[in-house]
Amino acid sequence: MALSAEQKNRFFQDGYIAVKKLISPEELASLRQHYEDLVLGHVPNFPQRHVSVRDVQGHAEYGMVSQGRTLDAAVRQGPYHDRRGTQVYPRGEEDYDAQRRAPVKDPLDAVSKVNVPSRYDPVFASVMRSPKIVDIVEDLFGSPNIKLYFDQIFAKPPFDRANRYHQDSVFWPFFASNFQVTAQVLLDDSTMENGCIRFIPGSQNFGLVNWDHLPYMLTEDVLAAEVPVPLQAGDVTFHHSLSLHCSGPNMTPNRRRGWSMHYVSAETRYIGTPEEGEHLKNLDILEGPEPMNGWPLIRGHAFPGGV
Ligand SMILES: O=C(O)CCC(=O)C(=O)O
Repeated sequence: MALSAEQKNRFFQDGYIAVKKLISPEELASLRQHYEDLVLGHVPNFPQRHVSVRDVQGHAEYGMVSQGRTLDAAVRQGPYHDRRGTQVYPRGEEDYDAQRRAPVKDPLDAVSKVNVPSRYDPVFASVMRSPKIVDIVEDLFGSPNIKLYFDQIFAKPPFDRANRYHQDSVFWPFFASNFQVTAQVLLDDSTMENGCIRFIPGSQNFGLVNWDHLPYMLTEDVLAAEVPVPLQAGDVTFHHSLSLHCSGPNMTPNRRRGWSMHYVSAETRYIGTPEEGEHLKNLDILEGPEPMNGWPLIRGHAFPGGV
């Protein structure tokens, strides 16, 4: 067991745990160097379409199924959150509109997200496959058969906007199971000021909540239970794919990079529609030709009809 019984209980009680100093200073330095290489185009064959940059309005694209940002006026949802349409955001980004729109001096500060680094870079691949992370994922799944759905770096550039409340599973309707595990490695210290991740403890037990119902789930009482999780570079959070989480705006002139790896149990049935299948084939996350039995195996073995 990589986790103590207490850590495992806490994950299933709260929907997340933080494991401190899991990544060594040497690995961290190497990941940061390789991040720059990927983003600055120094890694052969890494398609630059996997690097999202902010546009001049400071809008960032989040997630492979980006919902964009609506133009709806913000409505207060409790003292610390705003609702736009049916999306709920931590408050505060509007105070930094001017800084966000200012031209960036360092091109790295324009980067909002980097997709699939572990597919193209050996250092990211080796950490993604390292026993220190995968053993914990195995403990949480209770199964040694593990695949990677995909990985992405939330770069949170200076004065970046907040990341809305969501459950990872909402983006993944083509998996029959709603239990996947995201491990997020902090490449920088994360604080309240630069937009650390925030969770609603126990929300993995609320069930799957689609976007239209989200503001009715995230009532003021529920939002009052929000727990911000500030961490240091090299710490890693593990969260349940039904856990409701968000991250605040970056109110500082520095980046806050978090590398999220989304692991899925190989036993998970793949149930995508033909349209979803076509979409997934274009994302550069499959190893095989089809999504069914198409994701890279990290440990153990695959199953017929599985992911
Ligand atoms: O780092 C962030 O801003 C959000 C991370 C996230 O939503 C995730 O890893 O699922």
